[in-house]
Amino acid sequence: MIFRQLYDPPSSTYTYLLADESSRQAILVDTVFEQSRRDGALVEELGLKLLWTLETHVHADHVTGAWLLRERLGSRIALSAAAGAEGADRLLAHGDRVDFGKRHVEVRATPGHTSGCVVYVVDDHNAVLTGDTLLIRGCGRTDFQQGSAEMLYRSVHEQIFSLPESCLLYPGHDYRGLTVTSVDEEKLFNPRLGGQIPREDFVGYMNNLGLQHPKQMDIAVPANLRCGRPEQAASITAPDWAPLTYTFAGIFEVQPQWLEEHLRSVQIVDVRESSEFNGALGHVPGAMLMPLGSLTQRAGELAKDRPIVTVCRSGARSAQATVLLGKAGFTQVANLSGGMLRWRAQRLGVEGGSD
Ligand SMILES: N[C@@H](CCC(=O)N[C@@H](CS)C(=O)NCC(=O)O)C(=O)O
Ligand SMILES: [Fe+2]
Repeated sequence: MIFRQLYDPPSSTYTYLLADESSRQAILVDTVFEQSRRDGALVEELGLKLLWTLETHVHADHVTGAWLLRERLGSRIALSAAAGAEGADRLLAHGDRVDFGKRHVEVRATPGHTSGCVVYVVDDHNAVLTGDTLLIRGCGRTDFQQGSAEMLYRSVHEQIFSLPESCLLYPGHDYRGLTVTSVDEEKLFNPRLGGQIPREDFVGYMNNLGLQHPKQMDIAVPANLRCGRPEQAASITAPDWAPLTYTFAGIFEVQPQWLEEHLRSVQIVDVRESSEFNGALGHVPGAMLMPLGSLTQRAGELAKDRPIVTVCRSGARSAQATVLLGKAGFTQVANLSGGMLRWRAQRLGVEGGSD
């Protein structure tokens, strides 16, 4: 099984990628709208086919990336029927299975944090994605979205604490940066639900949390009830000045062939040293030399309204150059994938250099 835990810092949300190694079929659980590009890049770089995005519940603190990933990657959307959302491709019920290749997750209804919460148990019962039903040494609040402390107590004891003690629990959030726990650990040490804590004490605890509502709640809940479809879909278009690819490392790239066909419509910035620029590999016709060390100082020489492609020997220094130019306020910047080495390997035209 391929398993990745991904993090969204602003909302402290964990997104999980699970995939079957042989068929490469994958699912993503609890995506975040703003991280869709990152998640899509990882799916592509690992050579996976994203079948489903799943939700553990209708989130109150961030907007799901489900709709956007369906638009971009053709994945389908599944969540609990009890969540009450519109626009899903499949509505899940307790006991359902979601298959990806030879693997699957099992759906368990765990109302409490919200009335539509579910957890996803991995087929071998070695791990469960608990959403906000159980957090590390905590649990989801129960004061909105038809939450109920009584129901949450029952859900945790019946659906999660009944799993093998060694079963790993992966939460939907952690506000301290902790990543994983286990059934055993939470039974012993969860201060709200562990040990012999009776239901009445838990309910008293939950009714006195005194938390402020999540900052994004008024935006997130209505958007998540549409599976993350924006009201104005046009506002989320990707940069369209070139067929850009976005890497998991967070860099936009263009392919050499595209650059050769568009030499005149972009500013080409070569960030190598001048000895390299004038050396054996040569340089892309029309490229300007701005070594990486002086790029920030000299960025004012570049036009803001024309796209920039950065170039170096292998594509590494020029990737960093895109970051520096982004910080300097340039919005249309991409790295030449593979640098001069790939450019030469594809026998594209150069200025200077030797054969
Ligand atoms: N400060 C956060 C609060 C997030 C929040 O309330 N999270 C919910 C999950 S959606 C929760 O149950 N938190 C439990 C806790 O903070 O103990 C925000 O504004 O987003
Ligand atoms: Fe939540």
